[in-house]
Amino acid sequence: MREAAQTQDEPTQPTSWQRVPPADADALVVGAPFDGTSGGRPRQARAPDLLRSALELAETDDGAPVWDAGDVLVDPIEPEPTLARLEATIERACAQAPSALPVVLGGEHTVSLAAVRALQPASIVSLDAHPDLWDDQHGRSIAQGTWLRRACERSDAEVVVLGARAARGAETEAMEELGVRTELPAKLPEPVYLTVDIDVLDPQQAPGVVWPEPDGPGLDEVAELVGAVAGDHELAGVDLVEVNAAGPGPTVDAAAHLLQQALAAAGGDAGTR
Ligand SMILES: [Mn+2]
Repeated sequence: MREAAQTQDEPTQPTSWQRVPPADADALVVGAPFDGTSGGRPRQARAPDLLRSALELAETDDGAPVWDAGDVLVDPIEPEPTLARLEATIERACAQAPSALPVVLGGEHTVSLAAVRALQPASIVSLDAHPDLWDDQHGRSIAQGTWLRRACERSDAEVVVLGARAARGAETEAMEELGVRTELPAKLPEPVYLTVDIDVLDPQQAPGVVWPEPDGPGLDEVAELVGAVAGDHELAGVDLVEVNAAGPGPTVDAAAHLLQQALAAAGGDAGTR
């Protein structure tokens, strides 16, 4: 498994996603095209299909066998009904493909809350420029910037946030209060849920985000982290969120690369149920 995590040192040969029936899948995909709490002019709802296209266009002979369970029906504004449906959809999909690794395609980061509710991991690793530990965001308890705090409140999971460089005020205090770690320990309680907010990357490599933060790590560095988490741990699930792009381009390509990295590192034995 460690070998798979190190393959990004070689020129990347993208692994395409081959659609297969649930019983044959190494991974199951659920799209969550929700951007209702993002404000501004969000476009994260387009991301699941952009990511599917990027992953399926990579033509290789030995693609990862993936069952695509489709997109969950979202409420365009309200997170609660969307999260409830997403949680139920993930549970149903896991029952249909019990040996497949659940992969959620966001959508804004709020969708990760539904995934951790459904999958109940022992650890959560969040790669994100932002800790997302606000108690309240524009009057909302459940939102893009609060989801991890809500997840912490409902679970004893070990939480690690990597790449965060935009913590402010109460968020910094919350990290200490909640015991959130900022470095990856050698071993985490398993299974681990890995969530990748594409804004963890430096904006030069992923410009299509809602809240760009300068001085972020590059794609190789983040791919290495993804490989370490996915290669060294039993995974409960993976998501890729916050791609805010009008169409194909560098941000979508970077996100697809990180998803490929996660699946390659997890290998065929990623499912834990
Ligand atoms: Mn973020």
